[in-house]
This record gives sequence, C-alpha cells and structure tokens, in this order.
Amino acid sequence: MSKEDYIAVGRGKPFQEKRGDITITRTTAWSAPGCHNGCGVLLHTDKDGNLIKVEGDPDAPFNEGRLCLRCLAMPQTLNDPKRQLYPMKRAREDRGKDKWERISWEEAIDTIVENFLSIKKKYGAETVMFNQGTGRDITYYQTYMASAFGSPNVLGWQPGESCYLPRITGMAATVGGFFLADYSQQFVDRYNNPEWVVPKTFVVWGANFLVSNSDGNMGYWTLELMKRGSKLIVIDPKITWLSSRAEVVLRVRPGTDGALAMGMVNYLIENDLYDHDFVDKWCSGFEQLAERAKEYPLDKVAEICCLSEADIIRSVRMIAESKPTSMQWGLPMDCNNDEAVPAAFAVQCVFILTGNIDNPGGCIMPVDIQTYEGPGFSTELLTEEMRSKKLGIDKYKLYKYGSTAGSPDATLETLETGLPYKMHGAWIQSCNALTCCGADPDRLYNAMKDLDFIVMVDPYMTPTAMALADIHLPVCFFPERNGIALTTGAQRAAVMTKVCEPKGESRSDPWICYNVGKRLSPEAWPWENVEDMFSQFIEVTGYTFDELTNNAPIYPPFEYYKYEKGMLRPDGQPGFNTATGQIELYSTMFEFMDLDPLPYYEEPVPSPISTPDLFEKYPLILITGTRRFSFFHSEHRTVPLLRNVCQDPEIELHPEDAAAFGVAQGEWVWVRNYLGRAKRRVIVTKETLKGTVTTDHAWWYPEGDPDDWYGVREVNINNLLPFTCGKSGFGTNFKANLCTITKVEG
Ligand SMILES: Nc1nc2c(c(=O)[nH]1)N[C@H]1C(S)=C(S)[C@@H](COP(=O)(O)OP(=O)(O)OC[C@H]3O[C@@H](n4cnc5c(=O)[nH]c(N)nc54)[C@H](O)[C@@H]3O)O[C@H]1N2
Ligand SMILES: Nc1nc2c(c(=O)[nH]1)N[C@H]1C(S)=C(S)[C@@H](COP(=O)(O)OP(=O)(O)OC[C@H]3O[C@@H](n4cnc5c(=O)[nH]c(N)nc54)[C@H](O)[C@@H]3O)O[C@H]1N2
Ligand code: SF4
Ligand SMILES: [Mo]
Repeated sequence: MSKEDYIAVGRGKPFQEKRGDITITRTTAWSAPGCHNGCGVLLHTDKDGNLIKVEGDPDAPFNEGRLCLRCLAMPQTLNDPKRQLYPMKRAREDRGKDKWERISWEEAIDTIVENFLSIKKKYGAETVMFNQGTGRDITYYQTYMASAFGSPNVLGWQPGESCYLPRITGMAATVGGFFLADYSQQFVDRYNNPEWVVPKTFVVWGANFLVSNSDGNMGYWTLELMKRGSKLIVIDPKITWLSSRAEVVLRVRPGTDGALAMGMVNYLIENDLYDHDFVDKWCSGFEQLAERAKEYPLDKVAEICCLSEADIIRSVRMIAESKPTSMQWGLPMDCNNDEAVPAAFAVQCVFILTGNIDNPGGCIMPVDIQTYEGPGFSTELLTEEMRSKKLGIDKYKLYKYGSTAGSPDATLETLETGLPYKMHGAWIQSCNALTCCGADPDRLYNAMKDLDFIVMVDPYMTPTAMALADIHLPVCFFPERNGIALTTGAQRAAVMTKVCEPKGESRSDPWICYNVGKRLSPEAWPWENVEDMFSQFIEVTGYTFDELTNNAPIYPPFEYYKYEKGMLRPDGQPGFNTATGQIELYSTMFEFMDLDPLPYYEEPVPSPISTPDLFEKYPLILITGTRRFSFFHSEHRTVPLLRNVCQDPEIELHPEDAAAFGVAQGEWVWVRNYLGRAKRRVIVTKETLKGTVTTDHAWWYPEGDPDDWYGVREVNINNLLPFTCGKSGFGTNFKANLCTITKVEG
C-alpha cells in the first residue's frame, strides 16, 4: 500500500491554531496516563505553555468529540504534586524503604548501562527481563530494546497473559487473524458510510464498554448502534446499564461461558440454524466440531451456567435469525478460567457458524497497520539462539510459535527455582506488578526481591517501585511529548504532539528506551533523535512523523469479505491465513501444539463444583476488577477530580447476601479466602447476582506511608488470587474465584 491509499482525516491542514492567547492543538491522547484508545483531542494551551483545557475533537472519527473523565481531568493530572520529576536511586540494601536520592539522567543511564552490561557479560542477556503492563506505546520500543540487547524475555506480570491474548490466540487458530465488532469504526464517515450496515443483533459478551472503553472500543458506539435499531443480548452476571436495556440478558454463572458457547454451537447445528454456504465454502473441521458439540445439550448447559434453557434458545435464535449479528467480548473471557483459550474458541464458533465474519454489520477483520505491514519494532533482532532461551516455550508452546510475549507463569517459576537459568536483572516499565497485574503479590515479591538490579520506569513512585527498584526513571504525560499512536484494534495511525514542556526532568518512554537502548546496543539505534525513529516506525505508510502530524489520523482503506478477494493470505489466494487456508473449526495449530484441537468447557478452579470443600468455607463467587469511570487500573488516585468520584475500594453484594453476612451499606469488611485477604467498603445492590460479589482492583493509597508501600498490602484484592494458568499457558482466574466476608472490627 502506498501513501496515497491512506485516508488522511487531517488532510494536511495545520494541526495548530491560535485563538487570542490560546493555542489549540489537534492531536491524540494516549499514554501516560494509560488507556487503550487514543481519542482525538484538542489541547488548549495558554501563552505560557500551560495546558488549560482538553476538548474532544469532533472531527476525529474514532471518538467524534467524546471524551471520558480521565482526559477531561488532564490539566489537573499534569500538575499533580505526586508525580515523580527526577531520576532517583536507592542502595540495594534499602529496597523497600523510602530512602531515595535524586540523581542526574547521566548518572541514571550510566548506572543502568553498567549493571545490565555486566549482567549480560557474566550470565547472558536473557537473564535480564523486560516487563510491561497494558496497552501503551512502550510495547514496541521496549520489545525492540530488549531484542537489541539480546533478551527474549519480555513479559507482563498478569498470570496466563490473561488480557486479550487468550482471545487473540483463539482467533489466530480459527480465522488466522483477528476480528472485532463492526461499529463502522473503520470508516472515516462512520455510520454514513454506504457499505456499512447496522447489526440487527449485537452480543455484548462479558464486557462493560460504557465504563471500560476497552481495547479500541468506545462505549458510546454501542449506544449509537442501539439508536439505529440494534437489539442487544448481554451475557453478564451483573446488571449493567446495557443489560438493563437489552432484549435478552444471560446472567451466566461466572467462568462458565465456554459451556454456554458450546451449548449454542450444538443448538445451531442440531436445529440446522447455521449458515451452510459459509461453512461449506470457508470452514474445515465442521464434522468434528458437530461431534464435540453433542456433549453440550442445552439442559446440561443451562444447569452448568445457572441459566434458563428458554433464554439460551431465544439468544441463539436471535443470533442466527436476525442477521447481521455482531459481537464484542471483554476481559472475563481471558481471566475467568485458568484455561481461557477453549472458551474463546467456542464463542467464536457461534459467530463463524452463523457466517458473521468480515461481513457488513458482523465481526470484521481489520486492516491493521501494525500487523499487516509491521515496521519491525518487535523481536526481529533476536537470533534463533536467543529465541530458544525464551522462558516457558517448552511447557507452553503457544509462547514459542504464537506470541512475542513471554510466559509470566514460567518466568515466575524460573525466578523461584533458578531453572533453566538464574535471572539477574529487571527493567519494569509501565507495570505495577505488586498492585495491579500480578496475582499473589507476596509470592511475586519474594521471587523478585533478590534480583541483582531492578529499574522502574513510571510517572509515579508506585508500591512496586517502592518495594523493588534500585533506579526510578520519571515518565512525562502525553501532552508533554511526541509519539505515534497505533492503539489496540486501531486500524489507524495518529500522533501524540508535545504541547507543553515536561515537568521537572520527566521524559517520554520512547526517549528513555532510545537513550538507554542506544548505550546498551549502539548499532541498533541509528536515528538522530526519537522523531527520526518515529518516521522509521511508520515508514510503511509513506509518511514521516512531521507529515503525519498535519495529516493524522490516517486510515487504511477497508473492504469487507477480504477472504473472498485474496486479501488475508500472504500468497494472495482467497481464504484465511491458516495452515489449511480455511477457518479451522478443528485447529491444526492447536493439534501441532499438543492442545485439544476442538473447543470444550472446563469447570473453573476453584468453584462450587470443582472444589466443594473450599466452597463450603468460601461460599461467595468472587469477581474482581470492576472498572471505575475515574481510574485506569492503579492510576489516577492522586488526582482530586478523579479520586472524588471514588474514594475507597468497594465490594458489591446482593441485599440477601449482605443480610446473611450481617453487613450493611458503607461498612468495612475483609474479603478473605484460602490465599489471603483485602479490605473493602460494602455497597449493597441488586445489580449483583445473588451468591456473587464484585469488587474493584489495583488499589493503593498514594497519600499513605511510602515505607508501608502505600498501604497496598491491606487493600490489594490480588492477595486472594493465585498465580496460575492452564495447560495452554493463556488464562487465569480473576473473575470466578471464591471468598467469604467478615466485618472489620473496631
Ligand atoms: N484482580 C484483578 N486484577 C487485575 C485485573 C482484574 O480485572 N482483576 N485486570 C488486569 C488487566 S486486564 C490488566 S491489563 C492489568 C494492568 O496492569 P498494569 O499495566 O500493571 O496496570 P496500570 O496500573 O494501568 O499501569 C501500571 C503502571 O504504569 C504506569 N504508567 C501509566 N502510563 C504509563 C506510560 O505511558 N509509561 C510508563 N512508563 N508508565 C506508565 C502507571 O503509573 C502504573 O504504575 O491489570 C490486571 N489486574
Ligand atoms: N475506567 C477504566 N477503563 C478501563 C480499565 C480501567 O482500569 N479503568 N482497564 C482497561 C483494561 S486493561 C481492560 S482489559 C478492559 C476490561 O474491560 P471489559 O472488557 O469491559 O471487562 P470488565 O470490565 O472486566 O468486565 C466486564 C463485565 O463482565 C462481567 N463478568 C464478570 N465475570 C464474568 C464471566 O465469567 N462471564 C461473563 N460473561 N461476564 C462476566 C462483569 O460483571 C462486567 O460487567 O478495561 C479497560 N478500560
Ligand atoms: S478512552 Fe478516555 S482516557 Fe482514553 S483517550 Fe479516550 S477520552 Fe482519553
Ligand atoms: Mo487489560
């Protein structure tokens, strides 16, 4: 594809204009602080270069002028007195204590380079691991930096890489790519595009978009579909705003979505409701899938999922008979079961069998700039020998063939056992492991605490930094830096434009990776500055960074039914990018990796059924990680405008459960189970399914005592979650665990 093929929303118009003393810059929000989306924003700065207002850009097709609380609060966030402004160091023996000393960037980089190069020389580059958290633009630069250094061990700390990767892996196996709901987001004229069709039926499968705006999906898009006539099916144990307006609500028992999907597959096949043309022409493995699905008659499924058979039938019929049907799923698919991949596989089969793949108003396969014409900022620099040292690839083969990420579970074991080799260093960037993504934080802390050298790169001094780091590098916020925004499922490239000077000596992640990376492995970083690096990064589009600034966002052209036109396979043949060229309902990829080639249901562990003894002691099903409008994970608790919306960690109980446990609205309780406990304030609400509690995650008190790691140990709900994953290595149980509740006395 060449430059002219992209549709430039900015059309070369200047990206800045003056209104009196105010400068207004048309740009993109992303990170820091964190988010998945990259909305179009108009940043207003005064004559002294202070950010005074953030407005949604009405011309940005992605968000059409909408913004959420966190971007609106950005002027206050920039002036947050709790930000880290200078590089800091601490003596190794003082880890865990608030004994930091300010240093220069020069000293910080010298110290890092000296330590990492010495570890590399003594023990090998693979003994330094590179940790990252959720969806920010560090992914490319950090992975590149690690690969240039020679380490294949780049990973997040969420067990089973259980955010999106299980779903992505499932899609790679079946359709050989990636699909998401067709909200018209791929068109710059959105709902007015003549090719786009409103989905008649829309399935919200375990997602709460109105709060989470998750994974490149704006919550209000679902409302736009509803305004245009889409009827909703919501699969969620909790009553959300969307389920209160849905046609059918399936309040599924947490962790049983795989069974529900297999029941739907069986019903579609037995009642001849599937799309014969599509299946005959484009799918392989139908017979085997049909045979497997027979194990899931609806009476059995209804019992497993605690649903009525009639409601399931109504949903399947809507999906099959009111086409096009679209589906967008959420995080619970990845982390309500240690083994997440088979359920993700099963859910997809429902939409594949009904022919809702890459059709208008169905599930579209995006033309992703990053994926299809990748710029090489990944693991390309690793030699085969280095790749073979990636931790966990023998145990979890999907990490060998299917993912650039490393296995957190295997890495944790290595840290604990020293096998197959001892680890020595860590570079932790945008990852609050002991507060947010890491399960069983005590275990994780004990595994990491004796590493020789640890660097933390974060805008804040977090509990993880306080517990573990030797050097802390301060990161600036998006209005203070340049960058390229290629966000999740984005199908567009945009820029982040610097409109104010970074506070103190904070710097951007690309700047930090570039400056440290260049010293660690100079030959890999030939660029004069980060903007040159950005130009190389987007070279495939034909734009330089400066050109993109005036033209952004740019969209690749989009076509439906790419599989018919030979647009999905590298060989240009019609079909899908799988080994057989067809959608694989029986996955040859899984077979090759010694995994079950067909979807199936596995009961979560623990659960009322798999562990009745534990259920007797811990009789409530525990869903963790309820998103709050004002926080992105562990962030934003220092910003008054946002913290005022939500002061403390909360747990939601059904009124009958609250009565049974003798707790009332606003009271403090300990949530406890076999592994640990965490403090919460009670909210009594009928939105929560009886017998199930829901609670938020990632709590700490930045206003608290740094020597006590800001109180994280008292409020971290992950104290109750074991660090585990299933056979495939993808998935964990954050959303279907067990607990009990006791009052906090005194
Ligand atoms: N119990 C429970 N735990 C969960 C979840 C759940 O549902 N339940 N959800 C899980 C999920 S899905 C995810 S993705 C993980 C997320 O886990 P993390 O990625 O660890 O979470 P965050 O708090 O968003 O970010 C980590 C750190 O990055 C810093 N940061 C923000 N922006 C930037 C940036 O641009 N650069 C740098 N260098 N640092 C930045 C923040 O200050 C923060 O300290 O949490 C998981 N944890
Ligand atoms: N404001 C804010 N937005 C965020 C984040 C944040 O921290 N704050 N985090 C971001 C990240 S990294 C992610 S991954 C996304 C996650 O955002 P989503 O993908 O929307 O997922 P969740 O909000 O975890 O859960 C969505 C719904 O699933 C339901 N649910 C729980 N367990 C089950 C189950 O077993 N089955 C089914 N079917 N439903 C279940 C819950 O009741 C909830 O209503 O949000 C992103 N957006
Ligand atoms: S989703 Fe919210 S926080 Fe993220 S860029 Fe858009 S407005 Fe900002
Ligand atoms: Mo996530």
